[in-house]
Amino acid sequence: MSSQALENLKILFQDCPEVLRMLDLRELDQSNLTDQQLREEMKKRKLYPEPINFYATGRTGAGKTSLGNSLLGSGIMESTGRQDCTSGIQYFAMASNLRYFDLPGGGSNEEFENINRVALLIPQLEDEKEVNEFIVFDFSDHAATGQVSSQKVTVTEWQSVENQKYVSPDLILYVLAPHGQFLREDKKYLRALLKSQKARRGENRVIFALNIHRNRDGSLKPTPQNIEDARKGITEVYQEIYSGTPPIVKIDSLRGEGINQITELICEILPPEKIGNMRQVLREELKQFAEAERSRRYREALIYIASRLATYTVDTQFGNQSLLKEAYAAICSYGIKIFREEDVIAQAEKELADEVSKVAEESKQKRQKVITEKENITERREEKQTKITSVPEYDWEKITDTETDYIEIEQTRLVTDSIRRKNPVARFLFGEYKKQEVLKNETIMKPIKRTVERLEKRLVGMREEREEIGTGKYYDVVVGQRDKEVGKKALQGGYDVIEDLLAIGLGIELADAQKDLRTCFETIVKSGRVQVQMMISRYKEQINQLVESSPPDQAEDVIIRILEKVLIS
Ligand SMILES: Nc1nc2c(ncn2[C@@H]2O[C@H](COP(=O)(O)OP(=O)(O)OP(=O)(O)O)[C@@H](O)[C@H]2O)c(=O)[nH]1
Ligand SMILES: [Mg+2]
Repeated sequence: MSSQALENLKILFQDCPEVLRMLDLRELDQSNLTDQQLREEMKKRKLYPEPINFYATGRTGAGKTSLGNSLLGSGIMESTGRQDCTSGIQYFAMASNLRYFDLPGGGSNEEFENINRVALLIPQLEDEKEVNEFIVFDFSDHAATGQVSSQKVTVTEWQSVENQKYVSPDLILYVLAPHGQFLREDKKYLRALLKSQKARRGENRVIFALNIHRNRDGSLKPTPQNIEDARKGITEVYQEIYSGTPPIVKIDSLRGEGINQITELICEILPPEKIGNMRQVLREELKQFAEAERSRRYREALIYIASRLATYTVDTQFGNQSLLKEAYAAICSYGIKIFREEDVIAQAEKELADEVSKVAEESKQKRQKVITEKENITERREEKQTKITSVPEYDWEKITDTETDYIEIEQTRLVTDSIRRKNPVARFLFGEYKKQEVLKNETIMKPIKRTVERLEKRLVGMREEREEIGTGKYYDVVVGQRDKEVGKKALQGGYDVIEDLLAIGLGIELADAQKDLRTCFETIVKSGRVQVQMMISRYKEQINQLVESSPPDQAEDVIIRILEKVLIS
């Protein structure tokens, strides 16, 4: 793994100059820049839409130049404490695209007040020496070059339509130090200012700053009454020209206090397209802002890369490399370069190649779809023959029959018996036996008829009985179907690739910079993953659905929006 991976990844985003810009490390590597360099960087990058011309006006000594120095973060603009200190227009452009115009004050030196009036297109003081030209000092490049450029400008030039396009005030800050009271001269000047502004544009564009000076011991210079009087005086004049209450804030221009409230008012008064990020820039310390901005841009780049990879199948090749491996390596390299010290970078990148490949391999496995085919389930069976046998079929029939029973009966009857004659003569004459009737008792069997029922088995027909007999021959028969895995198909990266890629990216961003990347990489990715899951796991279904059923560029756009919503607050 090397920075090459990051360069390679850019090829994937040739169609997105915005992403290429994000991947340009110079855009993000601001860690070693000084505040001034940061300002310069921001100016170059035009983070903020339109320049805002912000004029400071008010009585001499009120604190206009001091406020400008506070904003600049230096004491470069002269503020001596002498009355009528500022004699020309002092100008500088801030990182936020706010251009500060510090004017000479009013209420003392008439010539200076006239310069002030000329700058704001207020009629000059009558009966005083008319101003025809003045000097504009530009402090914008002072911090970087030590140079202050100056230019003599005539009133005609300054007030020309062409020049006014660039310098006409978007907002005017009327600074008043209440301890010096709101005097008649101040009223006169303020009235003239508001009138000329009202004539130029209907709505009010003047903000009032009560600059509360402090004594050396820290106590406040103005009394509460002074402050109250100043508010009252300003409000009276304001209401002669506008309705409603004037926007008044309390500031301490030396300490830079109250700048936030001024910012708030600027943001309320100006149209949003003029303001851009100014609210944020002015509110935060520039360094802090730069860091937040760095994280935002880093995440934005991760989001773009993750959203695009989600729509590519996980087996996509990039040259002869796996796209996933290459992209994960690029993210790793990107994160290290942004969040790690110079000396760790090269070593870590080399040694992390395997770890990163492992994560890419895991992503790949997660997004494989098993391809199946229907397969027959067969059974081996023996061929059978049918043997048919005829089998008699019987039924039981009820039969009624008569049966003869015999009973014994005793009876007496006359029977002729042959009796042997006892007398031999008789025997001779009449035969040996003589017939003689005798009564004889005898037992006879008398038949009696009775009806009986019985079941008789009768043949009712013939039935065919079949019997399967094995033939010894076998054949295969299909008895069902089952799914058989025939291969795997790589799916689009979807949610899993997003999660893995962001786990690496956020892991590196959020890890303690002291933690050794090489030994803790797994843990770092793991805790990155926990963070990522908390933020995006609820979109898993939606993301997978998108990559599977929408055209890639549409899916990518929607995913970008989803991720931006949760990752960049
Ligand atoms: N204690 C304190 N002193 C301040 C404050 N603002 C300005 N001063 C002092 O007041 C004096 C005049 O301040 P400047 O910022 O130069 O005033 P200015 O409005 O630019 O005055 P001109 O350029 O003459 O119109 C300086 O000595 C400052 O140090 C403040 O908020 N607190
Ligand atoms: Mg000044």
